[in-house]
Amino acid sequence: MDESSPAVRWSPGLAALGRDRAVVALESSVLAQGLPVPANREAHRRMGEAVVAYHAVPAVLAVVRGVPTVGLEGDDLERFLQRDGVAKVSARDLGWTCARGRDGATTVAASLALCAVAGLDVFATGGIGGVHREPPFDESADLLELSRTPVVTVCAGMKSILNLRATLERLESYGVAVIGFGTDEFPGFFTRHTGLHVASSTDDPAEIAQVFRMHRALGRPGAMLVVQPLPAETALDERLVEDAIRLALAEARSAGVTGAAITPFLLAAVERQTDGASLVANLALLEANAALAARIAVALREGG
Ligand code: PSU
Ligand code: MN
Repeated sequence: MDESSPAVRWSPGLAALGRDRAVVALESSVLAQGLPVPANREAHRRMGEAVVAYHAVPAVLAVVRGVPTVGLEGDDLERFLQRDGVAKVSARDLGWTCARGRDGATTVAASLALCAVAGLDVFATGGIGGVHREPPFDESADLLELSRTPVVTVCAGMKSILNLRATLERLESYGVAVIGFGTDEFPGFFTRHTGLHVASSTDDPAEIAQVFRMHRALGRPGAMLVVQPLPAETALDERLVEDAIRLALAEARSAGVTGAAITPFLLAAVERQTDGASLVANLALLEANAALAARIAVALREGG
């Protein structure tokens, strides 16, 4: 961590704690746009508790009234959970949101950018953005930021609202290292299996920490994406998910949804189509990812 950077503000509690403990960065767009109220509050609580349970410190990243912040808390957090005028902020939007003094919830892309200025090494999220099925030219900025930010990023794969094969190929082209945690398959977010092979896999957080040290020593510019399948008891049926996504895509098409609104729209539609089962899965995987990120962060700190 680098508390000296003038570009970010550390919340007071975190600045004190983070000196002696491993810190896990968490994104805020999943709270302000990705999940409905009040499940977003539960997600925030469960992720935080999971990080603490593994002896690390959680730090939600966000732009708070124009100030890039490490450790969203108190009244500020409340505004984000109630989505009171909080914009979805990707990497490109950071400067604008800051200059305008606005509240902004950071996507994976923007969170990675803040990790870089704050000197944070480990970040947990639900699922990364990627290449969309429709329109196929819609590619999340998450991919490009992953290619140029050396941060361990823990996720449950990418939501099957995306084109998984195209996204995985893009990750490869961009040189993003992908490690399966307890799996040699790229997980499908709501489902554990996709049939897409991952070349590197381990079930040891210390080994991930060691690989990351090599990765950095070699000057690799990009992220190390650690993927773990969601907890088995909350995994959804593949058929059900696929049907829900097809319907969601059709809804998005007829509603004419475009740009940054597509991802939140599809997530909400899938939740309706699955009678909320996708929400249960989403919360469980966010918690599991936060826990794994904490284990990796602690291992990284221990190994120096
Ligand atoms: N995956 C989720 N929930 C989310 C997102 C992804 O399960 O809320 C968010 C993340 O913040 C991710 C963003 O970075 O969606 C990608 O949006 P886009 O496709 O517009 O780049
Ligand atoms: Mn997009």
